Amino acid sequence: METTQTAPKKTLYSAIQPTGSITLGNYIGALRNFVLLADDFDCLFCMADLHALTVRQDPAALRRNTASLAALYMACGLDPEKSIIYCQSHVPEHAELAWILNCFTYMGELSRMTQFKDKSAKHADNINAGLFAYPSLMAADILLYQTNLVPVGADQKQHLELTRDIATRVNSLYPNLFTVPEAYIPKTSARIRSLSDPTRKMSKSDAEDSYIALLDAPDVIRRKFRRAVTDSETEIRYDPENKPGVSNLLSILAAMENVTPEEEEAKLKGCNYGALKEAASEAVISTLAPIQERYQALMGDKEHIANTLKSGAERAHYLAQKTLRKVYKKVGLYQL
Ligand code: ATP
Ligand code: LTN
Repeated sequence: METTQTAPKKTLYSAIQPTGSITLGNYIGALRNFVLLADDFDCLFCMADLHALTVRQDPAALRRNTASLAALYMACGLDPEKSIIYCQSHVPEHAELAWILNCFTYMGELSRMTQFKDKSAKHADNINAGLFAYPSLMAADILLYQTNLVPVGADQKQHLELTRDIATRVNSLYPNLFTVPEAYIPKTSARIRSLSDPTRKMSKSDAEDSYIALLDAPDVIRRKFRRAVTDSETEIRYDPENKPGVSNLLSILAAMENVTPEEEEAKLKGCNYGALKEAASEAVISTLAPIQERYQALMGDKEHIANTLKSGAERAHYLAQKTLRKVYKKVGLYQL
């Protein structure tokens, strides 16, 4: 009898911090791609709550946001039976490997990270060592699972490159210890911009009017798009350099309709900015409606969320400890 052997799937890993409301930027740059790629990989999707602590959090809100992000992962289409959905702090190996990797990461490298510079400027009263070492914890997340592919937005590219450098550095001393991961960054929608200042990225820790939250009601979405900053011309043209506001709206609309921003530009030729804003609002509203409906249903069953995270943590822990054990042995920690 003929047996067909399927090659083992590669591993995909990504995480989002459970801070504030998940935005359309997080969805288009990251979450949506998790869902698109999930069937082709063995996947782990994490709630990066330890990373969230690098800026001050309200403990009750952090707990709530963590459960909410787990529900959103599922509402967007991630299946916890197939993918491992879990919380970073439930798997102690993350913090343990991060320590080891800190000892292989240079101060110079960490101080060049633009996220560190941005967040230090934003939280000048709390430039803590965790914020500085944030990328070594992120490298630990990824390397613990011998990850092949990491879907993220463009803002995380530098962290991914550092992860690859750390993995290569460790491997040069201890051959084949880590898989060196690749980033998966969408071409046109990797950096969705703020609606109120299109020179900056849309960020869930900025003012509410600057982002669309995945859980925003339709009238809120319409209002936010209506107020979105464009420019003083009238022509709808995809030109991110010179027309960041209009190009951002075209990117959002294109992402919702699975076409390119240039195709959207052609479709809207001769229309005014009002029509573009209206088209973007309606496309976003209809994409988010089923996600919001599933989210509400999932949030009504907290026990299901807790059970999902428990089983996710067990599965992740099993994989993580295999790598950590190897690392401890290779670097010379005394084994019992
Ligand atoms: P914070 O403002 O709290 O730093 P954030 O909105 O940047 O949060 P993260 O949790 O840091 O969100 O990011 C989660 C994922 O979303 C990452 O893969 C990140 O690259 C992606 N992402 C964040 N903002 C955008 C954006 N504006 N456009 C595209 N992708 C984004
Ligand atoms: N730093 C990421 C969140 C994150 C992450 C990861 C992403 C933490 N660990 C591992 C990919 C892989 C951010 O989006 N700010």
